[in-house]
Amino acid sequence: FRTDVASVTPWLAPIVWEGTFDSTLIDSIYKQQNITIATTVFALGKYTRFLKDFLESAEEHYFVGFRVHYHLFTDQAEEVPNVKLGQERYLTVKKVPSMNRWQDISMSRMEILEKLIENELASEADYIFCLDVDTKFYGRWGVESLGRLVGVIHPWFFNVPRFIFTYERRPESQAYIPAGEGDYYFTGAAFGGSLEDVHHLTKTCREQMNIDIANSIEAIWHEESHLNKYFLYNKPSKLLSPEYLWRDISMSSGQVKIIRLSHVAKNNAEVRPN
Ligand code: 2GW
Ligand code: MN
Repeated sequence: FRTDVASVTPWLAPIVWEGTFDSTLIDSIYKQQNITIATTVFALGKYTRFLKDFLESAEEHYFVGFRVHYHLFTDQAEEVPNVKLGQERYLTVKKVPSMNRWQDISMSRMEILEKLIENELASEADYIFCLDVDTKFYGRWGVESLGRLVGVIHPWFFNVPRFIFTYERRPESQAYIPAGEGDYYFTGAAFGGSLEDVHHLTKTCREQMNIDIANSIEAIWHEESHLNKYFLYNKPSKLLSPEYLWRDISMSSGQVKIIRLSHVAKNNAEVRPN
């Protein structure tokens, strides 16, 4: 029970913080269901260097004791490290073409996820999470995170007024959110939910980005802007606190008692092609 943070949204979706759930109890509830969590991650170009820490730390902290199927998309399958996976943990590597613009890598994830859910996941997974690869787990990320449609509050924007949110502000973009609207600012680095809901999310974002391309406009934060627009009109059924995607392990905040997943500090000049 927490009094220092909000643990419910104005539309009555829970916001998951440490201290708001009983991990032993919630594990035992979900253990009775035979669930599989599909997890997608993209590692193109130099971003394959993040895979080892990402996968090894996920094996230690992410849905431990549950069936997880990683779907890893890369343009360099030979760079995928050999990480020892636990029981009922699976990894499928899928080749994708290299891309020149990083914005295209980031945005193309929506269409690839849409097709993955359509073509492959229906018979093999119950839930899906889509995660940035330049991250590492430090604490439990478990079944408390499951829901129909799940967004993660961006670690830079969890205790700031909404006029600070970096939504797309140009009406010409499909990601446009007018001043005074919007409840939270969500990260593009982690989202998930049921296959059906995440399929609808990825399909909608892909369609909206295609309209933007046709109109020669690119949203300020790419697919993250479209994700925020989507969540404004399709409210997430559960929100995860910034514990579920922190900005940097060396930074602290009174409200974040445990860092579960964090962006790793990266040298942009070194890993970004252009
Ligand atoms: C290359 C140059 C510049 C930026 C990204 C990349 C790049 C990204 C790459 O060479 N290879 C690659 O696999 N990626 C994938 O895209 C990888 O999975 C990575 O985690 C993801 C997003 O890029 P990233 O992590 O560099 O961007 P962030 O952490 O600054 O991202 C936020 O904003 C993005 C949109 O601008 C996305 O919404 C992202 O989800 C957000 O966290
Ligand atoms: Mn990232």
